[in-house]
Amino acid sequence: MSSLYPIDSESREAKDLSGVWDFIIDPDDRGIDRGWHLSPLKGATAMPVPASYNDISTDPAVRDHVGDVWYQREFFVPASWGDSRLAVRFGSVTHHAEVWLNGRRVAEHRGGFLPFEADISDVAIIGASNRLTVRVNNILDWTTLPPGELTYKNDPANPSGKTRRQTYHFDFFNFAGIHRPVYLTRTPKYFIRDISVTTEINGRDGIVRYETDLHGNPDRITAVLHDAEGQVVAEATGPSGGLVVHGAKLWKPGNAYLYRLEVSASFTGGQPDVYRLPVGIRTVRIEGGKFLINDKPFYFRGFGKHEDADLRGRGLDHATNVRDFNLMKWIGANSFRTSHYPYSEEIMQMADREGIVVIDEAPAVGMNFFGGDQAGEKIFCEQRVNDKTLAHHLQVMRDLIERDRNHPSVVMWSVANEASTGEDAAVPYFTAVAEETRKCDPTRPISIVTFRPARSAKVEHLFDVIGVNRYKGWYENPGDLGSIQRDIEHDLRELHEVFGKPILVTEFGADTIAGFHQQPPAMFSEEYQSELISLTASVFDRLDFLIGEHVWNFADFATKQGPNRVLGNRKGVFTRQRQPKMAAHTLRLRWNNARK
Ligand code: GCB
Repeated sequence: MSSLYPIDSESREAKDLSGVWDFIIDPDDRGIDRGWHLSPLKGATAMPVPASYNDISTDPAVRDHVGDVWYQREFFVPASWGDSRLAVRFGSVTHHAEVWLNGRRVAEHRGGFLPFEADISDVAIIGASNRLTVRVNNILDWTTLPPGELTYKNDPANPSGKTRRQTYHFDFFNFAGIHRPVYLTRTPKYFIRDISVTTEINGRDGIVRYETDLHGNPDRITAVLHDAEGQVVAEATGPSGGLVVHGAKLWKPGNAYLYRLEVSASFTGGQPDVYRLPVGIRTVRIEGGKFLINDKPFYFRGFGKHEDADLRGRGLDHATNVRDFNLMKWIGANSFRTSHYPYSEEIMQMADREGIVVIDEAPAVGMNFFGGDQAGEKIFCEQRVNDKTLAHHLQVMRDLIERDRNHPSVVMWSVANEASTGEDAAVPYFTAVAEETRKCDPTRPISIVTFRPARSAKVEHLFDVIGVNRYKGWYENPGDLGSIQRDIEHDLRELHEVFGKPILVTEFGADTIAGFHQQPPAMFSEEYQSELISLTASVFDRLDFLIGEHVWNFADFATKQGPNRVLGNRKGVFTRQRQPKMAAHTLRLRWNNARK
């Protein structure tokens, strides 16, 4: 697998296979028995790629389907693409995928938020049409991230007498499908498989260290760093090395500067390969209880987000994404968390370019029963989150870091959101996750997002920054704005006393239906959200150990149906259509006059 994003260069081509594909639901997961991977799908309907399939159709059977669906399309491989390495690369398929080309199985992948590729060099027919078939499965169980549970409901209308039901312990809708671009790529036979970059600052100089991973026997490797105007600022040779940039321009929050690293490799018996990669020079560390970017204290202002929009669900949508960055800048936000799963590579590239800081989160959410029917039962045990889950979690951390380590915008890894960290068995689990994360990336701090009170949180001390989700005046003391300041101050001070680590408020907020007004403020009105945010944030200003505030959520988003959700979670400061609620103006005033 190459974690390098597909690009065009003098030696490479990437053909975007986005478009309208053939699609069919597999009601009883028998597509393979029926040979659907071997021939054109019969009775298929149209489905856009990338997009979630759930909200495209008008049929509830598509929206609520549990199990397999199939996608298919034909593509042409140009005759000039012989004697190359060919691959099909998926940005993400949610949650599990199996891929066939011309009836031959070429890839399988578990996990819905990270890329994978199929090497099709030996299977593709050059100069002809090829048929690509993808089986996509959306089932979550205790071995997947996020985890979920499959249950069966008696259903006389179903020939088997039962219907499958997917339950999960998080609120966002379990969107599924081919969510990110699919590229057909051509590289030389021997090629640059991977490049990793770290940066340091030494006085006025920047140091860019690079390491390459090559497929083939290289004759010569060169690394050339260009500034934003295209001028060469440093050069090196060899598979790894350091480039010194005199008088370096740093990548700063709100003021991003990107260099371009050009790596060229020539190979014995093969064509040369060239890859270009944006590079931001910056450092990140924690010292004296502060989060330092380029040795300056950084205070996180921003949001927990979702990849979520009308119709396309979690499918990549450039218009929504660019609008989101514009809104973040307008409101004075400097950062966001990829709650609750890794976001698209295209979003990470935007963050690099726009100077928005990112906390990069693993899809470990819903490892908790909260107060539901199973309250009191253990999550970390043989039948639930077990060794298999852990092995997958470790793999996801490795893959996430491999994908995102070169992004200057990424300053911290978040390993999980609101896990049941009061359980003894959570300790060895998260010890292993923390160790693996540090091993894969010793350059960035790590964090976990907790909802537990300090005294019953058993794993949080393993992390450098503790993210806390607090819903004072909402889930706690609902409707009581008067209790917020006292409650949040007491709670945050206790967390700091117990752990002695920097605290980041990763969630606080209130559901608000845009257009509902009420004075005195009442829950769900715009006044209530605005007041709740102001009151909570007024406390933050007097807490030195607090390194940031992220409001939940940037925008309203789709959830599973339930009595607590009015067509989704309405805690957005913006509507799902990305227009401001009253609280957006409140936050804009606060953040544009920020004291910290
Ligand atoms: C949380 C979760 C988030 C939910 C939010 C809420 O603590 O981390 O995923 O959407 O609460 O609004 O209930």
